Amino acid sequence: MPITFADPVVVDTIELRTIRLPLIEPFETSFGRLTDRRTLIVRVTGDGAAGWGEAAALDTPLYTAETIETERHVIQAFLGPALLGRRLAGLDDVAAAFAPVRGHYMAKAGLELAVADLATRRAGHPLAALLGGTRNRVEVGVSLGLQPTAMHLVDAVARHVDLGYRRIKLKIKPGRDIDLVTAVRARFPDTLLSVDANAAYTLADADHLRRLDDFGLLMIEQPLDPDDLIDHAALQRTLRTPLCLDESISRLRHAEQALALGSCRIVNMKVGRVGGYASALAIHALCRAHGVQVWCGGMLETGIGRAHNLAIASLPGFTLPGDISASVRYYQRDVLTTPICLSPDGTIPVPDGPGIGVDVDLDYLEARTESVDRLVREGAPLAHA
Ligand code: OSB
Ligand code: MG
Repeated sequence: MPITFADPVVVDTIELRTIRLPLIEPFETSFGRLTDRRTLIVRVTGDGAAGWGEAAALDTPLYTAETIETERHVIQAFLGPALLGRRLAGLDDVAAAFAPVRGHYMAKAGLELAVADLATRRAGHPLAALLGGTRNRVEVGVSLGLQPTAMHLVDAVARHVDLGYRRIKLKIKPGRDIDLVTAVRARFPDTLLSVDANAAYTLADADHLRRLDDFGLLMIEQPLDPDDLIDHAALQRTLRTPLCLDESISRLRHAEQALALGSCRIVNMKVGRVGGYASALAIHALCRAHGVQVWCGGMLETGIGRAHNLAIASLPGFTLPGDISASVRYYQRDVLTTPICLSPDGTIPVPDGPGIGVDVDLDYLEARTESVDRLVREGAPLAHA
């Protein structure tokens, strides 16, 4: 179903801000170790309103091909000029403006999210309502990075179970898998547990991965290369545990092919990875029609990106706890005036104010800023520049 704004909007300015936030603790995955999150914050203005977005790429092209620098380049050279001054009646008009540009889903999403926030702030209603959200709080889990030892990991799991998180996801990689899951399962026999390999295995590891069937895992996320939909289907046929795809799905076509092939039984949805809300809604509808469970992934976003994740996670097809954790899971201080908090029952409320419903702490954002680029529509009212 196309999503139409209360009133059409025209974007006059785009601000691209690279910021750096230190992580409370390093986050290690099969592709590397992060100690700081650098990220690209997008702010758009037009029609007397402003909207915030966050582009999801990391510094390095190790998770997907995009980086913060490619996002900046593609927005400045292609997406920004295609968007500025265009009359946007709804999300599909944004998607249409970006459609000629291949790939660069994270760059597209960063900008589309900001437009969606602007349009709904201007109309005075929550973005979640525009998207068709049906719940006012969402169940959440936590994604725990690789730890120095299995004992450290068990301690980290214990701390997060005590905080109320409803599902624990463990990062694994070859050589750091069965031992970790064995240790955590021994201590937490009933906890909803999943693992995420970030594409670190190949089909030659199928026999080894089958050992994970013994632990009652909710899912195994992205064991193989993002392009290996056929291999994922072959692996899924030999496993009882559901496979979940993350990196493999950047657009509707990928989801259609994965479902047709049987490459997964669960989809990790990141609005930032799939090019924005229009694409996320289409994938969500496809998965619902096929009885495939969807849950909301994360990219260690600041509160801006996480508020967007809360909006999409309020949709009815999101049936499993998301990787949407409290601000303090990631950052000593978030870029919001009020951080995102976990309720003791393992849920986070979906903000009910206009747009994404959170306020950005402008002074702190400025303090964490490394660079700013601005794009202005020709003939835009000066007050908006
Ligand atoms: O694979 O889901 C992933 C973080 C950065 C890049 C990729 C992934 C992750 C996470 C953390 O697992 C999710 C979060 O808490 O934001
Ligand atoms: Mg993942």
